[in-house]
Formats: sequence, structure tokens, C-alpha cells
Amino acid sequence: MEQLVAGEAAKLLGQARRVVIFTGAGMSAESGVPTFRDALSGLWQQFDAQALATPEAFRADPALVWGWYEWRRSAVGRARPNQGHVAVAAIEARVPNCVLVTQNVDDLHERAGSTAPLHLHGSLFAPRCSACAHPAPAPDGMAEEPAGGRRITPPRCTRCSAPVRPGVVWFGEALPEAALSAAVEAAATCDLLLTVGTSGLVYPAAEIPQVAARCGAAVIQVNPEETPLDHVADVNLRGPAARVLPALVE
Ligand code: BJW
Ligand code: ZN
Repeated sequence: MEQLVAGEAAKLLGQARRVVIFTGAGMSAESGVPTFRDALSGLWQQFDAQALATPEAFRADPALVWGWYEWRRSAVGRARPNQGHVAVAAIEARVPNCVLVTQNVDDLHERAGSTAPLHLHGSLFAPRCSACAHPAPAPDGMAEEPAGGRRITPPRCTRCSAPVRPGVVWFGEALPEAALSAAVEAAATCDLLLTVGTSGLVYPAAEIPQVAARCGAAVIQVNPEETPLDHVADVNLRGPAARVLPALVE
């Protein structure tokens, strides 16, 4: 059964000329980077999103928030791309017009050879000033594991001396406009969208596969669990990205 469905997905992919690959935290799960909402290992099971991933949280306790993101940056620094990331880069190299759209704040797509992923939720590696948005270098030193809750005072902006903040998109914040509009445009004009490892719960990013489906594209989903995107997808491949994606590009 699974093989039949995977064969159908590989065929769709082989025929497509304009492809969008849309990825979420499940893409990096097998690299050891925790997802947000998985029942046992998700970050939001262990940590309070409101106290860490909002602009209000950073204003209230910048050292708590900065320390938590430094811990995550260091964990990602030690992680390696998995066979799923490698397969995504192989699809990009093969399809004439392929746009990679990721919600992930890690750099594992880039390290697997993807050239220019659109990062809808920013990056752990692009801190900026919380007041004037001037880019700041990511600090050299890495927080050590398992300091999940260690407070670290953020550096100050060299231009205006306000605290530097992580370059990620928190709840209640707008997504980077150029990346979002490029992603919507690509979704509206593709003939196949492959969605991988996302719960499809966070908006407006979760609209991307829906836009593609509405505009007539085929949608393939790779996820070991059911998601709200199941009914949007023409093909649901229920398995982990690092196993399912390489089989699509064999
Ligand atoms: C595998 C696997 C394997 C496991 N292989 N798969 C209703 C109520 C309240 C709020 C809202 C609402 N509707 C909309 C909102 C607003 C809010 C929102 O969507 N909230 C919902 C949660 C309800 N959205 C926002 O606030 C956004 N901004 C906004 O709307 O702005 C409006 C505005 C406009 C103009 C001016 C000002 C404002 C911003 C959202 C930002 C999200 N940020 C985060 C944190 C980033 C920083 C950080 O990393 O800390 O982004 S939250 C978190 O969720 C992160 C992710 O990118 C995002 C999506 O999660 P993802 O990737 O789907 O991961 P999971 O964990 O949810 O799912 C993993 C999946 O993988 C699962 O399905 C597993 O089964 C699967 N999996 N192993 C394949 N091996
Ligand atoms: Zn500044």
C-alpha cells in the first residue's frame, strides 16, 4: 500500500515543472532538532511559548529569552542535515523551477546544499537590534547543553545600544514580507507542492499549501501523523522525512 502511494508521488514529482517544497520542524527531527508540538519531545511540551517566543516575553526578560535561543542555536550547530534534507536538495537540482519555503529557523537545508530557502520564520543565525533592526553578529561562544533555561544577557546594538534580539518571527509578529510574498507567488503558480514535517497549525505559513491546492497544484504531504493538511493533500505519505523523501528521488 505505502509503496503504491509512494510510486504515485514519485510519478507526480517526475512530471512536475514548477515545484514548491514547504518544510516544517519535522524535516529536522531526525537530525536531533526537536519539533514544537510533538507529544513527547516537542519544545512547547517542556517550555512556555508565551514566556519565550513573543515580543512581550523579550521585553519582560531579555536574558531568559536570549539564553534559550542561544541554547537552541548551539544544539543546531552540533546537528547535521539528514537524508531528507539531502533529498530536498536533489529535487531542487533536478526540477527546473523549484522554490524551497521553510518555516525552520535552522540552517540544515543550506548545509545540505539548498541554495536559497525562503525562511518564513527567520533564522537562529541572524540576530538584529530590537530597536533599530541593525544586523548583529551571532556571538562566538556557544551555550552548552543542557542549559535549556540558562539566562544570558543579550549583547547591545553597536549603533543604538538597545538589546540585540534573535532574528526569528515570534507570535504576533509579521512574517518577512519579501519571503512571504515570494512564497505565496510560487505556491499560486506551481504544479506540485510537497509539504514535509509541518503540523499546519501556524498561520499565515499554513496557507501556503492551501494556496497551491486552490490554484490547481497537486499536493503531496510527508508526515508520520495526521494533520489538518491531510484533506488538502492528494497523496499522504505517512512516514518520517529521512526515509520517505530519499525514496521519491531514487
Ligand atoms: C515529522 C517527523 C519526521 C515529526 N518526519 N515529519 C488563532 C489564535 C491565536 C493566534 C492566532 C490564531 N490564528 C492565527 C494566529 C496567529 C499565530 C498563529 O498561527 N497561532 C496558532 C498557533 C494558533 N500566528 C502568528 O502570530 C504569526 N504572525 C501573525 O499572524 O502576524 C500577524 C501580523 C500581521 C501584521 C503585523 C503584525 C502582525 C507569526 C507566527 C510565528 C511562529 N513562530 C514560531 C517560533 C519561531 C521562533 C522559534 O523557533 O522559536 O515558528 S512558532 C513554531 O511553529 C515555529 C514553527 O516554524 C511554527 C510551525 O511549526 P511546525 O514547523 O509545523 O512544527 P510542529 O512542531 O508544529 O509540527 C511538526 C510536525 O512534524 C508534526 O506534524 C509531526 O507529526 C511532524 N514530524 N517527526 C516528518 N521525522
Ligand atoms: Zn540598534
